Amino acid sequence: MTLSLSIVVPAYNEGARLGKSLREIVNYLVAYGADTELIVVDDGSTDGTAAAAREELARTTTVRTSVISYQSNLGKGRAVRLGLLASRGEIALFTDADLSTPITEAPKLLEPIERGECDLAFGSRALDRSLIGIHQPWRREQGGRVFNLAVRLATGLPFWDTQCGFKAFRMSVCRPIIEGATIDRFGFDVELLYVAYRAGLRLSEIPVRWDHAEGSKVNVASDSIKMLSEVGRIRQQARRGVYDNAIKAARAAMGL
Ligand SMILES: Nc1nc2c(ncn2[C@@H]2O[C@H](COP(=O)(O)OP(=O)(O)O)[C@@H](O)[C@H]2O)c(=O)[nH]1
Ligand SMILES: [Mg+2]
Repeated sequence: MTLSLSIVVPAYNEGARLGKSLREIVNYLVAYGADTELIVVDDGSTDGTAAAAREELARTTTVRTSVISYQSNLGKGRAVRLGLLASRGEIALFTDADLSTPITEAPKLLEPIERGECDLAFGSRALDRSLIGIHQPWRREQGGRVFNLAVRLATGLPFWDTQCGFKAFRMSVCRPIIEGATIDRFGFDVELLYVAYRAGLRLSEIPVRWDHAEGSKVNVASDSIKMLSEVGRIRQQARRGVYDNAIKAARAAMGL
């Protein structure tokens, strides 16, 4: 069965802040109207995240919901991909569990896809910085700028913020790319955008609101180094042809 929209929430030790976010997303989906689903992916949490999600989601009968949960922490990239691949929506959107980009921003990504103007629409904090209410800590924000510059230089992608946890996919053409992706930690966004771009999908970077939420689990020093090495791996894998089948399948799905 195909639905119109799936929302995926990756969650790692989010027990404390997840309930409120899920309520907001359910409210959004109820108002959205058409057939929708909400999928939470508990990425090996040790704080009862899955139980908190199930308890909150049991309150709704109008929206289809599911919780994917496993024992070990596989990384945000893996968690997001598992959720997206389980999605039945024609469009699937993933959002960070803290809703730093409010879910009410979703139409900015969904409408261009629904209108048939693009295949992958992703939120950006770099295009209109006046939309940022609460900034990330200074070191993190500057680190983000440096990382995005490195991504542009290393991959040639013409984007300014690849890392915002708010992205939407036209699944008919994006599914092969998600299936062919390999990066499990925070470099996964770059890989998805890179392979989609190489396949000739229509990508759109869209300014969205963002309020940094306390309780980030990203470590500026160690995670930045891992992310840069992941970007290096994307380049190597592209050269070795690792993405060729995914690109071919996505082009076939586009009718090219
Ligand atoms: N840090 C971290 N986040 C994960 C992981 N797996 C899934 N996530 C989710 O990824 C999202 C981003 O996390 P967050 O710490 O808020 O990142 P930040 O806002 O960019 O500092 C949240 O929804 C997390 O629950 C993981 O292994 N590590
Ligand atoms: Mg956050």
